[in-house]
Amino acid sequence: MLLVILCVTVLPFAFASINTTCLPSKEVDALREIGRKLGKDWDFERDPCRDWEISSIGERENNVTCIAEPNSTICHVVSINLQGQSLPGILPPELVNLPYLQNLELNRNRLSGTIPPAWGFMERIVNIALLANRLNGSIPQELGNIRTLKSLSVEDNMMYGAIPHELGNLTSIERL
Ligand SMILES: *[C@@H]1O[C@H](CO)[C@@H](O)[C@H](O)[C@H]1NC(C)=O
Ligand SMILES: *[C@@H]1O[C@H](CO)[C@@H](O)[C@H](O)[C@H]1NC(C)=O
Ligand SMILES: *[C@@H]1O[C@H](CO)[C@@H](O)[C@H](O)[C@H]1NC(C)=O
Ligand SMILES: *[C@@H]1O[C@H](CO)[C@@H](O)[C@H](O)[C@H]1NC(C)=O
Ligand SMILES: CC(=O)N[C@H]1CO[C@H](CO)[C@@H](O)[C@@H]1O
Repeated sequence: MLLVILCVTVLPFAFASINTTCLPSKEVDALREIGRKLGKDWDFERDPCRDWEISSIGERENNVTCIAEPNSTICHVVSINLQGQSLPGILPPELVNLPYLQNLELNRNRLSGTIPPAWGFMERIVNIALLANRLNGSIPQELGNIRTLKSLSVEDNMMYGAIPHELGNLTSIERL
């Protein structure tokens, strides 16, 4: 009996913040995995769209932005900017599970490893900024699939190899 009362009274509060977010739970799960891979200690007790800190201090920026669907209570992550935070992790393939993401800025961190080929399946990404990290490997040819991509910056890393011809398929590209 006591257990039932506890469940009924305590649990709704325990889950309250995450249950009031406008994000689909798939995007919340994606953010958890993305935070884990990047080494970013996002607080999932708070609503990613309303309660995460947004700040810009010198070169350090911290900004996750969501946009609501028209006439709906559902929203989506459209921008992640974590510049200049010395994040120690790797680039998460799970960004593909944020299908509305348009802007990704991870300049000036300590991210290592390679660009995940899975990023070629990002559906709406426009800007990818990875300047000044510790990335290696080469640019995956799969990025040539992203029709919406306008800007890709990878300068000041430890990357090598030729730029794949497939990037010639990027009809929207303005800056590489
Ligand atoms: C956060 O990012 C959004 C989308 O890029 C932008 O419109 C907004 O101005 C940014 N806010 C701050 C404080 O940088
Ligand atoms: C949203 O709702 C308003 C008012 O009910 C309506 O005029 C508008 O056409 C709707 N927009 C969409 C995209 O459904
Ligand atoms: C990239 O760097 C990691 C360590 O950060 C290393 O384990 C890996 O072998 C390197 N890969 C390439 C292709 O150089
Ligand atoms: C992409 O580029 C490659 C190499 O330039 C070409 O062979 C291929 O047909 C292109 N694919 C599309 C979908 O445009
Ligand atoms: C979107 C989301 O995280 N919903 C959670 C709401 O709370 C219940 C438990 O009360 C969870 O099972 C859901 O996953």
